[in-house]
Amino acid sequence: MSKYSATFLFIMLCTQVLAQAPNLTNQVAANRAKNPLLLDADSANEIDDLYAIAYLLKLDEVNLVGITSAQWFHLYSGDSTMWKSHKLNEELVALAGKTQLLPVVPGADRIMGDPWGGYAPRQSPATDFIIAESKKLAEGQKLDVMCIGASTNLASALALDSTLHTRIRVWVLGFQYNFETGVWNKDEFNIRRDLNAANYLLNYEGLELHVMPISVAKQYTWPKAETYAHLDKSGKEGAYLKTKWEERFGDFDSWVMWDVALLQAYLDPSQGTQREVATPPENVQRKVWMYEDIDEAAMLEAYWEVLKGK
Ligand SMILES: [Ca+2]
Repeated sequence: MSKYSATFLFIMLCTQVLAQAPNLTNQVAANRAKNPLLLDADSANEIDDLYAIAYLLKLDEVNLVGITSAQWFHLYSGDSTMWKSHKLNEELVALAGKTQLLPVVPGADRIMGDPWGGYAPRQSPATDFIIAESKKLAEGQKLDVMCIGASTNLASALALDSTLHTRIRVWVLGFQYNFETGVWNKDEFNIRRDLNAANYLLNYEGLELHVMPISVAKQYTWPKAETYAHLDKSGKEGAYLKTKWEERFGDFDSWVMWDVALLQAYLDPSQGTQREVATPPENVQRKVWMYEDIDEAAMLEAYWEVLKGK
């Protein structure tokens, strides 16, 4: 084969891969190919983590390096919240047939620091994994780390390795934010689960931080009847996710898919707009990225196209 026909064949193959990927513009595909992604999830706390992970595991074009499990300890949670999340993360990876391909790594079962503050890292297999993966990058790459629960594992990894922030970009689901007044509100579930970790990220100069506040993510509310109709056509993943909704929130006619909103806004930047904002006055003063809007209709269409697609 000549050099030119080999080049032509390569271009044809690339074109075909892109053509097969649903709702995937060339720019989005390029973004995904550029940086590997690591997801940190508190999956047993709610159902939206499960919907996010099931979606992500369908997207073979995303370079997902692993899933780490997060704690969500509170008054009613019982013990071993991280292990409860870990079990579900393993279930989803097994359901996707990727147990041998994708590491699922346990994190810390308690917050970083002390109950009254402080930033002593909570070392775990997850912190070691985050640091190790960040050292495998190719030239020009960064590891994108997304926390869809408390950010204990990531903040602890940053506290353990003073150079980690130069090799990662961070996305978190948490906080509330008022764009008119510029006022933050830390009275939010994930932030409450580890306020030390949240403050550590806000205070970390030089760390690229993107925040999906729940005040924006709540736009992504799914009606139950329509969701169940789609899940019935979504194979074994659909059956699994429907069971989880029914078990946990069967009495609710709708549910907000907080974590799915962040994941989809990250995967397709055309579905989420961000603005740089100043950190809260009690934190180190610096700029971070805040999502101010999402295209929930486009997200929902993309979600079902992917989940039902294969
Ligand atoms: Ca979550």
